[in-house]
Amino acid sequence: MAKVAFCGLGLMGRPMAARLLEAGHDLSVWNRTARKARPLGEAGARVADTAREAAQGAEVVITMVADEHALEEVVWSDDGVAAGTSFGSTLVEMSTVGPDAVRRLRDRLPEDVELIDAPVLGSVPAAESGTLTILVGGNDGAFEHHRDLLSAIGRPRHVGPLGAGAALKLVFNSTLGAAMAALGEALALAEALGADRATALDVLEGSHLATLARGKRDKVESGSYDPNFALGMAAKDMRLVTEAAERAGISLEVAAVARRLLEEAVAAGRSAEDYSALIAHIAERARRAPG
Ligand code: NA7
Repeated sequence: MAKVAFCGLGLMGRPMAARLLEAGHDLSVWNRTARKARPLGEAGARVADTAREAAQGAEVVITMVADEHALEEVVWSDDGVAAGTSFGSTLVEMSTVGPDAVRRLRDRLPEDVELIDAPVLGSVPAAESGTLTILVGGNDGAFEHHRDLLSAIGRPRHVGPLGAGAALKLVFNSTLGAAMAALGEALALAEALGADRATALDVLEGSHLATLARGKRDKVESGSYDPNFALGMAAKDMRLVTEAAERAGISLEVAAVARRLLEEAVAAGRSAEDYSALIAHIAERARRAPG
């Protein structure tokens, strides 16, 4: 069993770290807001005061934080991960931060620290049940070496060299904002045309958006958007998608609109709600529209 440090115990990080503990790994944990680490401490993990302390002596350090700015802070601050990593250890970056942030990390990390990017597909229920898909970028040897460890968290799939996991995560997430916006517009249209919402949802469950319509139906009908995947994170992802596209020299029109709608919903105070609250935001927007 490996000596592992897990930094970032948010909605996703906490259940992922819990699975490593249950699998028998020797686990140190750290989170900026210390109280979130307590349940893991009670379950047997060592709770560190700083990311540096968590990383000290660990063979593998996992980061699972909000975005590229959080990652920068967690790795490079005086008490950060980089100050604690030792020769031959591996940093496994699992947040959604895009390939550029992974490249910047590689450029600054010492050569004797291995880096793999391993963002995940799936939200809290999949994190709890260990059924996340893990998109791993890195060399063959590093992937094989860490396959068993990652299998405690989900289903690792080697998708290419360093940065390939982060890139494919953006490819995957580019569809989420657009699909949710399309579902929101379909329901806004149903309302505007006087169609019954429950019947509209029944019909949409037979559409190309079936999985989304079915999966988010309870939230839409109850109007209560407890987060499985926070809207603020979806807005951040669509920002990363459009920025990556721009740097690659292409323009993505639908993604740009989805980003704008999500950012509007954040400005309207919906950041901590589930990203399906975009449906409610679009409905409100449609009701306000002239005419
Ligand atoms: P959460 O539940 O919002 O958790 C975010 C985590 O990132 C949480 O541990 C935060 O610590 C941490 N964070 C955020 N900013 C910072 C800074 N500046 N320094 C240190 N730590 C920070 O998100 P999820 O768990 O749903 O998602 C995590 C990633 O997976 C994200 O990239 C998603 O897009 C996919 P806090 O508890 O606020 O102190």
